[in-house]
Amino acid sequence: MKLYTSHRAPNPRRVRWVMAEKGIEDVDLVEIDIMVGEHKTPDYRARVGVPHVPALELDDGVTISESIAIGRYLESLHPEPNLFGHDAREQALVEMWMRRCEFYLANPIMLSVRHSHPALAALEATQLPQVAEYNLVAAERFMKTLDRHLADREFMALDRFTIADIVAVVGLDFARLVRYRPPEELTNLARWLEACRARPGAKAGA
Ligand SMILES: N[C@@H](CCC(=O)N[C@@H](CS)C(=O)NCC(=O)O)C(=O)O
Repeated sequence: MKLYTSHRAPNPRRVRWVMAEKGIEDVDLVEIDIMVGEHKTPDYRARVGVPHVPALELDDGVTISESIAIGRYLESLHPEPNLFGHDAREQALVEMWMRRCEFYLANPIMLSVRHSHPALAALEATQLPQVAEYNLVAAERFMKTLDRHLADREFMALDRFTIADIVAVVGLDFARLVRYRPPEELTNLARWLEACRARPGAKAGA
């Protein structure tokens, strides 16, 4: 299998982190430079269907994009350590927190960074400062919810590390590109973030 990935881009980092947690090493990494448009070539589009990284090309030529779909596929091949939930109850809780972290934290941060960092202007038709500002406020509102949620919990969804933690940490780390740090008073969020960043897998693709 081949993983089309891009150094420091957040969505490929999710998959790299899943691979690291599971000790998956039998996937070839193909670096795609999105800043020069390597994900927009006719060849890449023909393989993947969309101008996005990450994408996982299987040995039969089928390509899976979407970081979460790739993560689930890898989990089906390498079930342990489990990151998406063992049974229906766990899976529902992981899905709930993963989607919350994606919709209300990672996506707004991504939009905010893409609409404010000068180097990322190449990825947007027009950078709009209002989009950056609005989304950072929205993300920060959800950080406060997460801080309360994490007051008596070690991890986001279950009593162990899951894909929900990966989505949230990778989202927050992307904000470091614009030197953003979560408000200092969110001490539960800070403790959880530090613990997740200390995991060896955090370095993969970062
Ligand atoms: N929902 C997709 C998002 C993929 C995505 O937007 N990837 C970014 C890199 S993090 C990308 O390919 N950007 C290229 C562009 O915007 O032109 C996923 O989870 O994989």
